Amino acid sequence: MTDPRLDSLLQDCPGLRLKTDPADLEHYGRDWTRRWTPAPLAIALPGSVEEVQAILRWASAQRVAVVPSGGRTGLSGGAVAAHGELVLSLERMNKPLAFDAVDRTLTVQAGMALEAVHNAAREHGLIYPVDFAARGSCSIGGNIATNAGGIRVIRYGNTREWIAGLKVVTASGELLELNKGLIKNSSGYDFRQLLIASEGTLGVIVEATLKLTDPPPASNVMLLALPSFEVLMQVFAAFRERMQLQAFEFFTDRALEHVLAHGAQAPFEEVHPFYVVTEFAAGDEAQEAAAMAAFEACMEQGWVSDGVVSQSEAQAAQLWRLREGITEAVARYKPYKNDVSVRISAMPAFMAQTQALIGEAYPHFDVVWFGHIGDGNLHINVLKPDGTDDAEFLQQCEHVTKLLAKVLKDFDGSISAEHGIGLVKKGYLDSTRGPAEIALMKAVKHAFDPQGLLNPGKVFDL
Ligand code: 2HG
Ligand code: ZN
Repeated sequence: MTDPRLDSLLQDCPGLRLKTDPADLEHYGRDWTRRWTPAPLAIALPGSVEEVQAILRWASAQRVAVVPSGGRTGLSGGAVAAHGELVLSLERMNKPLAFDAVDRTLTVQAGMALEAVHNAAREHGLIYPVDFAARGSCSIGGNIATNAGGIRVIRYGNTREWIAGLKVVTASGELLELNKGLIKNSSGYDFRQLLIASEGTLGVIVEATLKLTDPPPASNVMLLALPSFEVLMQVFAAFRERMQLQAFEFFTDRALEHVLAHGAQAPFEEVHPFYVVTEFAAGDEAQEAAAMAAFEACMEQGWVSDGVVSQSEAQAAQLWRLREGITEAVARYKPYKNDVSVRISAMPAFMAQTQALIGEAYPHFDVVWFGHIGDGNLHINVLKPDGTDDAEFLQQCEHVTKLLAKVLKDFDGSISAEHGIGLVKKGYLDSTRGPAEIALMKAVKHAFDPQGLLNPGKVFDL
């Protein structure tokens, strides 16, 4: 242990597990953005709420910055530690704590992986319905800290809807018990909701009480091929008015090319410009008939050129892989990511405008479009062209984001739909939030963390 501050940390928190190997600093100091060079002071791996409190009391007394850390699958740099911060990893606090059948809640430690939460809920015959591709690696604490969305928001809403209570340790080491699992609680400010999407800047989430619900009947997955993006919203309307959708996702031919190159199986013989994956309840004749009616209506109108419905769970997984595999398939091109949202009704005009804008400014860019179209949420990944240098590419992408931010402002959209602001988008926060709102956000930050030690530099600079 070289840094004397760590000796004092161990004095205040005897038995605390610490990692300081260069490989660990590298591993825990970065997230999936891969843009910043990790340089944390050390990694603290507490095993209890009391240890988290002791760490934060120490950090506050010693004025050491702390980066709360979950699965580090974030795409906005929210978990990056590049300036000598102490990384506070919740990785060892990964257990379910309590299930209540009457309340239909599951209380878990914040370091539990989303997939483990799913499995724990299933053991009780219920589901925790928030879901997305990083389920195996992301942590529930990180999901809450970013108000993660994913593929079933259209049916179940964002993480925010599923949090009945939170335990949070503040910058000074106080333990807050927020909402305590209540359904009705009209007793003033709801700090639970404030902590959700705060990206580790207001407190460290250590435990969460999650709402659970009944599992849906078995699902069918349908993949549709579309001739153009202009018909996307018509197809959406045709399906939504006939049935309850569990997902409605889209991707382009470029996205599919990358996923196929990464080992997935081609769904159709021909190539189509746009694709939709939709999911609905199966085993219910009325739902299946409604899906067929929607499909036929779309074919008749020429809005859909081909389609396939899963006949087994394995085929459903195969179809989902075409959509869920995109992030991994494009990762080797070091994509610059945009995660934006507008109201669903504004989606066609917004997409047309942004496509034209990017195409005009950077016609040589390989842009992969996909996302949760049923939630008005687009993922725009710009892939780094071969031979372009990293700095030049970044500069061009920042320019693209500036153009996007301007359009978003006109459309009253958001620069971050579900990934958070972190480091990547903090320069564009004012495209989504007004000056009075940002001033209040800073005042709230000051009230919770007067020394500015919790995840400094994320979301905004003080
Ligand atoms: C998804 O919807 C994730 O697959 C990742 O939000 C999006 O890689 C991305 O840009
Ligand atoms: Zn997404």
